[in-house]
Amino acid sequence: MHTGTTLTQFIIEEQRRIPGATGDFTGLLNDIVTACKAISNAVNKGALVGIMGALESQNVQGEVQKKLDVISNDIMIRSNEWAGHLAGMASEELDEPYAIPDKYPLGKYLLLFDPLDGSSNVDVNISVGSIFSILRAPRPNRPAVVEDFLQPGTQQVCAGYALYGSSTMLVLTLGHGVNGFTLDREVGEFILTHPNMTIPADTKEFAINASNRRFWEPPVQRYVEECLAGKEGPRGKDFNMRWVASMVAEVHRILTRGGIFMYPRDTKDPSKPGKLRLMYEANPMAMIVEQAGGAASTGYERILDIQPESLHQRVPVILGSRNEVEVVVGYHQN
Ligand code: AHM
Ligand code: MG
Repeated sequence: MHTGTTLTQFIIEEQRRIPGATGDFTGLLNDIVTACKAISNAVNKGALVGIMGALESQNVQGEVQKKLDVISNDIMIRSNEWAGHLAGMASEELDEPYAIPDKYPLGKYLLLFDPLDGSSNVDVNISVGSIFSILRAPRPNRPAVVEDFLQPGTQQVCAGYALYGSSTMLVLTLGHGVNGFTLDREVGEFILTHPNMTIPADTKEFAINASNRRFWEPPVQRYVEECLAGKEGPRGKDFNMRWVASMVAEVHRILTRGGIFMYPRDTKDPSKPGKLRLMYEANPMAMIVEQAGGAASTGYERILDIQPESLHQRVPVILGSRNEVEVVVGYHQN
């Protein structure tokens, strides 16, 4: 039996610290958490309930949608549309923002999410996750339009992810530190297991999809070459390498033992200045990483300072242990 702090208790205690809080935000977070529990169940059942494999449809970015992508997107929307906390939602899986149906009240927050990140890993039973970001609606209680969502990451009031791995975890920041909770399936609650997560400033572990090497820009080429050169190279130490191809798992590893993660700008497809999406991948992860003492940059600028231009905008991402990110950023400045 658990004896620790539940996520519900944690959120309510956080709310008590904010004078004049209405409970709106607490309600919203609770609905997101419920959605993550439901997605965790769906991911966990896997092939038993016939939800593996690809659907016929493609999403707005031309990628084949997995059945679980669609199911997870649906779960997020159904859990969050009814309660009156939101003016609108935006999802990786939807071209346009999701309009809250007329039958429900509108609220003062905006929710952005990637319902199932790393979903190419689902069929091979490797960790996937959900990522979310909460912004204040510039026009509360009015149906949100695209422009309402285009706020820099510094404006996020909360960011988090759920990791569906060997255990299901929820990691959250409300702008003062990062806390991690583990799902106790028997109790049905997330329990605070990783209070005040911090990223060590130094690391000897890097993560990058090296099959893209020939498309990288010189600063990233140089950084990775120097890591590979190990003790005998200019860095004077041996590095280890990991690549899960699941950003949530990657960021979680970095929050646990440090490291640097890179999906840098490359020349593979000139129309895409990176693979990851700013609004519901890079921004929430950058907020979490910074709140844990790490750094997050495109190589050229701090991710959280980017003024978004479109909902599905892609950006280069370099994040993790502060000193290591600074090395890569320094190479970009040269
Ligand atoms: P997705 O949102 O379509 O799942 O793509 C994002 C994922 C990240 O989780 C991961 O870091 C990256 O794509 C892996 O890309 P690649 O397959 O090029 O290694
Ligand atoms: Mg994604």
